[in-house]
Amino acid sequence: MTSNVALDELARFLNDVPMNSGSSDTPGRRFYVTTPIYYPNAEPHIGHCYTTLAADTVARYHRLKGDDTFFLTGTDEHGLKMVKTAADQMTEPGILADKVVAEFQKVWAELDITHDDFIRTTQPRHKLAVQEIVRRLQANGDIYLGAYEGWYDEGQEEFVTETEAKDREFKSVVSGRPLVRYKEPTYFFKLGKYVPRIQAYIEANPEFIQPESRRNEVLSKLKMGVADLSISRSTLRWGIEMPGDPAHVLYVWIDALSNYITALGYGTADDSRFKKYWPVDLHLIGKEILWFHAVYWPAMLFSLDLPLPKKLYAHGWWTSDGRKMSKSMGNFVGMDKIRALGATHGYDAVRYYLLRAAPFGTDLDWTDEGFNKAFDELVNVLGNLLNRVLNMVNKYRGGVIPQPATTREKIDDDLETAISGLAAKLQSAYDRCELQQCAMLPVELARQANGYVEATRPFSLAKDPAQAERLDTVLYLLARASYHALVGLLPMLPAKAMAGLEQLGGNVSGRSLQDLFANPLAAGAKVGTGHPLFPRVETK
Ligand code: ME8
Repeated sequence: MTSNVALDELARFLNDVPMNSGSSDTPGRRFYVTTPIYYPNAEPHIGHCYTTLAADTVARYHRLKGDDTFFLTGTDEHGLKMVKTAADQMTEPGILADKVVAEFQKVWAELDITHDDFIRTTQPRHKLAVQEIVRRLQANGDIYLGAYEGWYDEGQEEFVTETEAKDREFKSVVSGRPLVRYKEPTYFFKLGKYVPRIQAYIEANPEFIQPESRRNEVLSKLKMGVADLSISRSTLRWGIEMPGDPAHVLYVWIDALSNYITALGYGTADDSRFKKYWPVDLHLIGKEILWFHAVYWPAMLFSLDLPLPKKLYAHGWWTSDGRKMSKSMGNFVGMDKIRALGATHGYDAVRYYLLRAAPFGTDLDWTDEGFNKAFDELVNVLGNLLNRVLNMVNKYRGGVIPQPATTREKIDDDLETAISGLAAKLQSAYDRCELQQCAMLPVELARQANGYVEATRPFSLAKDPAQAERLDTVLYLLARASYHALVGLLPMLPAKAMAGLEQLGGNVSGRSLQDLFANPLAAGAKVGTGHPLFPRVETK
């Protein structure tokens, strides 16, 4: 029986792993996921939406599994980039930040992002904790005063070595703008001291940096040698004051990386959230900021004697003509477009396209054709299956899911195997951050179920009273397949999957993913009436 297969699956997966072992397939564990904190120097765009929707999907998946989940996002408000943009707009960096932060928060509300906290680096809770962090680095003897002379990429807020500067023809790899020469007194952090330990850690923990190709890039760069890091600026005022030397403010990346622990109360009287959630399970970032997260951040954590993040995932870029779409390049898909598509197709369709368009680690280009194709897939595969199931169960069985017959055909077993295998496949895809797979796996199940409709021809079976039992089995399995596909899509398409499950008559609210998969719609359950889950949109 189908339910036995699903229950066996569940029992196996619960028995294999002792409770609270911390393994990712144990329900009830803790899970902490972050996005980068974004610069509020210009409005959010597709790139920010991409990372944040990805983190939201992962967070929803873990919450649904019953994990005690904490999802952090926020804004990185100090540094030169903010000062320069504010000056261009004849305003102050703090005023600019307030305005743009409000826009980020509005967008996250529109996209129904379920973050648990939004940290701003200008908040006192952050500033005080960062100063405490730097005091601890100082106390460990890891900070000394010196002078920096070298190149700086102002758009990326990044120091660039002489060799890199030459290789990059003295231009930013991201914006193409000229690098700037800096010469000033600065405090250094003894990064070099930690490099062998970081290298050994990355080598010993293949899961730490994903995808694999990015991990190899970091390792090769580490092997070329790494100098100590300049962590203060005496020519800038907009930042967190260096403890013990008010003439300096902290380098923006030291300030920014700390957000992942200051938001949890690290270094303050109430660090209970820190104790509960650190080390973080997943830092989701774009590939251009991997070095900071893979090298500077671990070095700081080693110095603070704290455990390292469990995983850094550096995803690809949305590009345009091969270049990163960015606010400063003005080549991005902005919120106007995303909002327009949200209004016509629903934000779940945008979410689906973004995460389904390419494997998570690779670069990708926005195309309207690609968006329409992804939407058509939702209409023709998922929406169509649900509609067919509801129509047929209503028409042929008075809206009640029939009891399947005891005799089975091979095609039934194949569909059954796909249904009962979905939970484990999804779990593995979520654990490996293969978000494209997380979008596609449930839809592939729906595709297989549509093929099953074509092969079993329930509309013909309905005409022959001798086939009544066969029709029962077919309708039962189809209801189960559409239910499982929709449950599997709850983290990815939260609104549409829920609406579909409501049409199917499933009681979903408050139930964990394990429970939903293990105790699906049963024979005898009453389905609702169908109306298109993804109404077709007239395109000009
Ligand atoms: O780097 N494609 O902030 P930021 C994909 N404040 N993702 C993109 C993207 C694109 N074209 N453009 C932006 C910073 N992103 C620092 C981070 S963290 C401690 C400090 C996403 O506003 C992606 O996640 O420039 C990228 O890493 C991030 O936005 C950069 O945002």
